Amino acid sequence: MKEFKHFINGKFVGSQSGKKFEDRNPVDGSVIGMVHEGGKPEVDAAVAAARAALHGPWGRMTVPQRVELLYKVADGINARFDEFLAAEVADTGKPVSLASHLDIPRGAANFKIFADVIKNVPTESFEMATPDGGSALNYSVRVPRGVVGVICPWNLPLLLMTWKVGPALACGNTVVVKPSEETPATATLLGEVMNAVGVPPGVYNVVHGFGPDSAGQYLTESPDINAITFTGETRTGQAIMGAAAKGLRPVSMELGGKNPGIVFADADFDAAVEGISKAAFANCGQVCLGTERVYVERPIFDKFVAALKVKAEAMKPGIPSDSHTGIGPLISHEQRDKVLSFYKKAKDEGATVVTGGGVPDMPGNLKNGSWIQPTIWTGLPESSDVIRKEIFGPCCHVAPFDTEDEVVALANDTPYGLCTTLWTKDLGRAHRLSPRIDVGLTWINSWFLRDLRTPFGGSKASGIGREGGVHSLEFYTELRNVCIKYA
Ligand code: NAD
Ligand code: 6OD
Repeated sequence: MKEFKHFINGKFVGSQSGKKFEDRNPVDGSVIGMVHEGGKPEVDAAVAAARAALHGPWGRMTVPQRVELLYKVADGINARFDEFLAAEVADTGKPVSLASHLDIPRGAANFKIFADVIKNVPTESFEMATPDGGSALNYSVRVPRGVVGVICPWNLPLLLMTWKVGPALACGNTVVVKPSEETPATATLLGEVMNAVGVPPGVYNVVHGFGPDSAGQYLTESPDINAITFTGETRTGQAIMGAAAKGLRPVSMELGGKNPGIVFADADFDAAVEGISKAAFANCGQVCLGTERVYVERPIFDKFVAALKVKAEAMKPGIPSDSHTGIGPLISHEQRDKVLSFYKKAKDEGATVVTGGGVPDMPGNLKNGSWIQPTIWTGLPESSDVIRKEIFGPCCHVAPFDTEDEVVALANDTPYGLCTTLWTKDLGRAHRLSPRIDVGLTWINSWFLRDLRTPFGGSKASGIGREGGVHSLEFYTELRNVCIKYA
């Protein structure tokens, strides 16, 4: 049985309260570890360590030295690739084929990409005439914000955490991370890598625990945190913004979505079916960028639904290490109860259940896991909660549309605005429609293709700010002006 301790000032420490909670494997519900629950003392200690590190060797490092160290962190993750993979898979139940291609490689890449960004960051300068006939030079410098609070979800634990820690450290900040209570493992393992490659103590800290009245809330309320970056539910983001407002701290918010998938009759049919099936079912539907509402142009509607049904039914649930496993379980029984409540609601409201709608019959111990069937509905009114609320499960509702204007209106009829995936061979139409759909990310004939240098973030209730490439610098640094009168 594993024990997940906090990582504070370069050391693994337990909680003063002695409180621990269980870490369960969603594949079979077994307890795989005990996690120390952090409270105010642990948050205060981690924040103090992070503050002190800003004034220690870390704060005195040059950019090239930091860059070198971040490269070593990436190499350190890759050197222990199999351990990170096993830890992520045990916490999430996701197929090894997915985590080995996405979660772990990108977790490492996030350190290299932001090291490269900081190495090449341009600054501006302005020469000015002074009132006394002399001259002055203005130039801007980027300084770290200070101690950054990083609060993470469970769906892509290492990937989404390093997506924030990478740029934060590249910019010279120190961090206190609060991983999701569901997925403590890879954030803890990263502490070992930080020590091994020589990242000074206090630069990277981890405090485990829950949100309200626990480590998450205490971290956001800590007066010594300079900025808060959060990925998770919109409602949680609102609570965190409230806490951040008290100290006038900047926030970066990557929040929920109810993303429309749009398929025109002229699309490459097979590619569109494949793309939408990934967007709806990958990672058991637990991807903020996934689509739970699909709009298909009427002439191909029936054919599309039939083809998507074939894809959904081909996704076999199974253990993560089996290369034939198409879909893992949901993260927890609690999440499954939530998703099943939408499955029930859809049925009660008269949806046609094209496929799925329940829990698959699993053998042996797997019966105790949080498995769920990929599900497709048609026939619900747009006013249904199933179409309006984020479910975060492997499911989608498919509806027909007739015109561009109609589908744009449907796509935008949501409080969210994270992304869309649009399928058409008519690039004129793609250009015409992209700016009309109120989202931060638009994919044409693709989904989840991401160059890490590009801006990432949502519109409307899906987020505030952009992270990625140089855009992360806006959040993780403060721009200051220096004016030198030299003549
Ligand atoms: P969540 O909001 O429940 O929890 C996220 C984190 O916040 C956890 O670490 C949790 O302990 C912490 N937390 C909860 N309440 C808190 C509080 N009051 N103060 C401080 N911390 C608190 O989200 P989740 O269920 O872990 O993840 C799923 C959600 O995340 C979905 O809504 C999904 O769309 C969203 N998400 C968004 C993105 C994006 O980039 N936009 C990416 C991934 C996931
Ligand atoms: O691609 C990424 O780096 C990224 N931030 C993905 C987010 C996925 C949300 O679940």
